[in-house]
Order: sequence, then structure tokens, then C-alpha cells
Amino acid sequence: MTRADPMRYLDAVAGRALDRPPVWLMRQAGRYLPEYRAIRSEVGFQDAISDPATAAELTLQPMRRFDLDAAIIFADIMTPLEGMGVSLTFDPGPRLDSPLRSASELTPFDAAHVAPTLEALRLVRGALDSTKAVIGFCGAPFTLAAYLVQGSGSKDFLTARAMLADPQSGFTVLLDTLADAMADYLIAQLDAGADAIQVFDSWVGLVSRDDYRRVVMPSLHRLVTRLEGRGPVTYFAPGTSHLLDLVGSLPVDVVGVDWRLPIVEAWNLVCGRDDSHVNHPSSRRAIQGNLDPAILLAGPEVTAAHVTEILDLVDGHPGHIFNLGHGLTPDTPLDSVAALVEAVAAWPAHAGEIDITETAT
Ligand code: 1CP
Repeated sequence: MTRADPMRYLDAVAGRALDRPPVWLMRQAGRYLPEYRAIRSEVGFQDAISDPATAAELTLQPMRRFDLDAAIIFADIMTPLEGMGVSLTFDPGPRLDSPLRSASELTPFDAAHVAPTLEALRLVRGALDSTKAVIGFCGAPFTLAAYLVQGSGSKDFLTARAMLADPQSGFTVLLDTLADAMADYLIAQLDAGADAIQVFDSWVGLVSRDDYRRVVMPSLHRLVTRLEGRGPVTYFAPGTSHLLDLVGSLPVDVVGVDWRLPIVEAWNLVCGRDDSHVNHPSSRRAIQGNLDPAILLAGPEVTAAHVTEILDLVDGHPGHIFNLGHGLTPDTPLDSVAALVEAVAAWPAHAGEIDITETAT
């Protein structure tokens, strides 16, 4: 594909030098936006996802308000499972009519069931100019399985962890079934116009290193190897400071990290270096993150200062995608989001002494 203007997001994924990193925000569409709440006061969450025009509109709302470099398609990690025999509602998180007991209760993935999301992707790709990336996504096998067997959100997902510990539980088969279905789903999203993919493993931080290596990683390999050569993949797994070196061995292009470690330390762990105090991250893998979404609740000035702190740490090193360490919360002030995006755009103007001429070419 030839492009008149470079796509900042894909350039960062490829490790190209840039004057500033691309910025987008997990949950950039959602309840903190008055225009989102206006639509949701008239349309249910699942109905909004099932209507391509509405899903596209909700995807584009934050792009109009802020100068973001990527849009993420409006859907939920549970959306493709609704076509696989899983009956659920949202209040606001997913709630199954009855928890899943075994992979055999799932019907095969069928792209026809996610046709509205694929059509919304086509609409969004057509509406945005070529400098903006469109991100498709799915839930990772463990995180999806955790919701399926628990039946709803949970802070500890004990049912999934009990099954994980029991070789007779069929959990591995469930993970593999989900990996195969999500690979099909992601390929369909790339074919519909997504420029890149993010895999959300929101709850895998609950898992021990041993279980992650033994049970979870094979299913992730199974999923991401199907995408090789089709489009860049980000793996986002918050709460995994104890797993980052293992995460770094996955064949993905970008690793999304939370705020618990300084970004350079997390980056070095992902890249298999133990000299984590060294101020220059290895460039073997792009990194996405890592502002604590709670900081935005402290207001625009505090937000801008923390954004600049992260950018100063990374110091213009190629391969950084600016994002939060987890999603925006519904009570986030709009001013803080604006300040975040502006602080990324302003860097490094504020830091006069930092010379980026080498990386800006
Ligand atoms: O309007 C409403 O009340 C619905 C709130 C909401 C929204 C806006 C839910 C229910 N999902 C979404 C959209 C969504 N979910 C997006 C696209 C929008 C965007 O990011 O801009 C994405 C990528 C997701 C992914 C998602 N859903 C994850 C992974 C990311 C994460 O936050 O860790 C998870 C864990 C879910 C489950 C889910 N769906 C909804 C909620 C509130 C939750 C989490 C809470 C729970 O477990 O109960």
C-alpha cells in the first residue's frame, strides 16, 4: 500500500523514528463522553454494536474530539461469543445467562454473526484519513474463558483458576477452541479494513508464572501465529509485571503494559534485558503505555506533567505508542483527556535541552 502521508501508529509499530509517539487511549469511546451517553440513552449497548452505523459513529466520536492517531472499533470482547451459542447481557459488564461448563457447549465461530462489526470497520476505515490507524481487537483465550466459566466479571475469577489447576477440567481445550475462533475473527477484521489488532488479556495477571507458561502461553501462540504476516498485533496484559519476560517471548509486534513499572523497566523486561535501570530501552519490540488512568482524575495539569514524565523516560526512543496502562474510566474529565493528547503533541518542545535531531529524521 502506498500512502501519501505516513500512518504514525504503524510507523511506531515498525520502530521508525518519529518526532513524537502516536497516541490513542483504551476505552477512548465510552461513558466519559457526553456524546456517547447521548446515544446510549436511546440505544442499548448490544444494539449499538449490532448496528454498523451506530458502532462506527461511537468509534469516531473520540477521533473528532481529540487528535488521536488510532481508532478502536466499538464492540466488546464478548461480542464474537454471542454468535457461538453464548447468551449474555451487559450491566455494565458482561453477565451470562448461565456459566459455561465445557468447550463442547460452544458452537463454531461464524463470521456472519459478527457482520455488523466487520461492516462498522469498513465504515470507519472509509471515514478516517490514511494517517489514522483503525484497530480491531479480541479478548485473549484466558480472559474470555475466565468470563465464560465465571459467568460475569469478578475480581479474582476463582472458577477459571480452579479449572486451570485441574488437568481433568477441560480448560486447555476451552482455551484452544477460543484461540482458533478468535484467530478467525481477527483475520476477518483485518480483511474488513483493520490496520492492526490488539489482543486484550485483562485478567491473566491473576495467573502464576508456571500456569502462564504451561497452560496460557500455548493458546496465545496458537492464536497469534495464525496472524503472522497479516497485520501487526499488540498483546495487552495488565497486572503482569511478574510475567513480562515470558510475555516478551510471544511472537507479537507490540506489548501493552500497565503503570505498575516505569515504562523503560517494563520495556527492558519484555526485551529480555536485566539491566532495567539503564535509561535506554531495547528497540527489539514496540511498547504501548503506560499512564495510570487514575491520574486523569487529578485534573489536566497533573495529567500533563505525568505524560511528560513518561515521554522524558522514553526520550524519543523509536517503538513507543503512548496509551494508558488500562482503560479510561467513566468519570474521567474531558479536560484531562485533552491535556493528555496535547502534552504528547507538545513533546519535546517543552524539553528544550533534549536533542532529538537524530531520531526525528
Ligand atoms: O455503555 C455502557 O454501559 C457499556 C460500557 C462498555 C463499553 C463502552 C462495555 C461493557 N464495553 C465497552 C466497549 C469496549 N470494551 C471496547 C471498545 C471501546 C473502546 O475501547 O474505545 C473494548 C476494546 C472493550 C474491551 C473489553 N470489554 C475488555 C478489555 C479491556 C479492559 O478494559 O480490560 C473487557 C475486560 C471487557 C468486559 C467489559 N465489557 C463492559 C465492561 C464494563 C467490561 C469490564 C467490566 C467487567 O468485567 O464487569
